[in-house]
Amino acid sequence: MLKVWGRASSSNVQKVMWTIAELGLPFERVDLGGHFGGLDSEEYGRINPNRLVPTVEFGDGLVMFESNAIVRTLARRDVDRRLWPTDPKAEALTDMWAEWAQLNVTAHSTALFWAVVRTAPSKRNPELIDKHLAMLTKSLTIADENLSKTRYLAGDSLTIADINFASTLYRYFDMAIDRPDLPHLARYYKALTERPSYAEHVMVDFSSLVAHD
Ligand SMILES: N[C@@H](CCC(=O)N[C@@H](CS)C(=O)NCC(=O)O)C(=O)O
Repeated sequence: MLKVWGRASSSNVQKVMWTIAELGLPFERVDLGGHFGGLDSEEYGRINPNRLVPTVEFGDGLVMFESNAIVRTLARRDVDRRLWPTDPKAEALTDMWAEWAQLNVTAHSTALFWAVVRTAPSKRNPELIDKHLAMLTKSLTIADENLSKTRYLAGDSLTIADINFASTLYRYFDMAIDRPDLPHLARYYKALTERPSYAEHVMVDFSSLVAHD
């Protein structure tokens, strides 16, 4: 049984939980971080010296922090490699899109989320918002073009590339921002929202994170 430490409203926890749910693995999740606190305890510092979430205990002595490494480990340990195909070309392309998504999409969507949602209206910096939005739009346009050819980001089945890419898309589509018309991305996102694992673990209400004046 996996033990996941971290609040459900954390995008990094969501990435891990979505993976666990796709693989149908048994888990226990403990709320930690944000308004739940608990990151400063001596006990938690021993398993995650960064004092961030998530941390995962695998039940066989392996304990990990860093959500992307956790996602890759879960995908590799799956004997059927459902989220990371073993065909050498598909494996490499999945890895490529997963890395691309993390660096070009998640980084900017997270920065945008902080600039828009986690900053009180009177303190928001329109130039910063525009900067992240422009960079995010550039990457989402690349994804849209790719999604015109394949059902998912790295091919026709869901992989860890989608986990990295779409774990912040719910926030992107729910934030009060201008969004370009990207039809293939819209089709892809709609399909994800119909997946029970995505609806349960990624489409998590973030009202507790909204900053007010
Ligand atoms: N690189 C780390 C980043 C972890 C991280 O920044 N976690 C945030 C939540 S998304 C956190 O723990 N924030 C403090 C808190 O929740 O109190 C990972 O991917 O796991």
